[in-house]
Amino acid sequence: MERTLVLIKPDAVQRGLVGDILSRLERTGLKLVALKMLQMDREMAERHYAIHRGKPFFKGLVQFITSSPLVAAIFEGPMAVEIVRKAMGETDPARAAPGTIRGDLALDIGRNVVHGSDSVETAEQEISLFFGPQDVLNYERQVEPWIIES
Ligand code: IDP
Ligand code: MG
Repeated sequence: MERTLVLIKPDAVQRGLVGDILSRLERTGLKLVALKMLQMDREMAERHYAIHRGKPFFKGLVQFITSSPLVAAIFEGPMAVEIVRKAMGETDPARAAPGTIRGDLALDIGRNVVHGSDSVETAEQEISLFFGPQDVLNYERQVEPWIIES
């Protein structure tokens, strides 16, 4: 069973796209097991994006991701990392296919509405930056309509 970290970035929160993006991810069949809203500080952003340190866009990326609140989520299920990456589409929205989150909703590469971990190992590290073990909830998802017994 895999878990992956999703960030609904500040541009998406500002534009009122949180529900749309969560809905698209839920419809992949993956299971939402953790969810929170927060504003990242610079230290956290530099850790999350450490792999990009030294690149020309790093400073702007950290500025953008810390500029305003975002939504962090964990999705769980077989092949969760790959499924979320496919649903997101390519990094540059101009190249992202129609029907993907970025293809449909994102404006440019610097404001591409969503983050998803790129491997199982990265996902574990990224998740631990945002969530503690107690934040990840365990439940059986009922696929049949709920029947409440009285
Ligand atoms: P990803 O988000 O699709 O995994 P990465 O290459 O990991 O893409 O880059 C992280 C984030 O940095 C991207 O989502 C994007 O917002 C930003 N970024 C990547 N490349 C560029 C660039 O060339 N110019 C501006 N921003 C970039
Ligand atoms: Mg990445």
